[in-house]
Amino acid sequence: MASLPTPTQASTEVLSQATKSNDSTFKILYFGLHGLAELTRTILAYAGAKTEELTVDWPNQKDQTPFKCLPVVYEVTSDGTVLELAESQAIERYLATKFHLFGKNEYEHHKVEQFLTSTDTTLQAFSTKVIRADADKRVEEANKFYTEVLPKFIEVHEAHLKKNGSNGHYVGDSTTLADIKTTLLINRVLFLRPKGANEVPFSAEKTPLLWKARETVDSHPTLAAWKKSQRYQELDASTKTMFKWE
Ligand SMILES: N[C@@H](CCC(=O)N[C@@H](CS)C(=O)NCC(=O)O)C(=O)O
Repeated sequence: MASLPTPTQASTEVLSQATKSNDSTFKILYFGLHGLAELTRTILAYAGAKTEELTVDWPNQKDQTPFKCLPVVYEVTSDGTVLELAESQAIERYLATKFHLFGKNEYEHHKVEQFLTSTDTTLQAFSTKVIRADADKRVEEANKFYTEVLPKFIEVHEAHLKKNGSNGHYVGDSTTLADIKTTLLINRVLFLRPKGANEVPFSAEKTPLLWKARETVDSHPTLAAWKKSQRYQELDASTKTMFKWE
């Protein structure tokens, strides 16, 4: 059985101190697809953090994970302390805090949360209605999503990006988790467009500010390198296979 790192047992004060480590390795336990680990992997790539993929041996590991599901991430600090992180959105928020992707103050943090939650609602709709649709309903569901769900998202989000100065960011003048999550949404919708479906309504012409935010995130050097990697291509392929997409 592939063994998992043993989380360090210590007081919250000691563990809290360990979260300040800036030379950690992040060991990711997740299945071989993008799924619920995509944003976590993206944040780690963006931050240029040291990462490792742990071997999944699911039935034998399930009982060792905090919620009996994946992803789980183990942060191993330079002094060997192991912090166990579970639940995808909690992991993403922990990493965003650690890598300064939550704005510059409490109010900006709240603004980032607003955009994250809004984008998540749209992402969930895409996942339940399109990705998980029966194969013979997929084109119809995708077209409905493009005309009934995305226009509202686009209108509201373009307006917020404009209000922030059309600088490619939702909040302030630097990248936050909100920019990264929206980039993930746009890329996922473009990537998982069923054959025969209408054109996806995201483009440089139709959604210039969302497109600018996406380009700003995707052109970040360490993230761009991750997206070109062989592992990333494998995750693309297995994501499509998993949902019998092609
Ligand atoms: N709320 C959890 C849901 C995690 C979840 O459903 N994980 C699935 C994979 S995407 C899983 O572990 N499935 C295997 C199982 O339940 O045995 C999260 O966001 O992390």
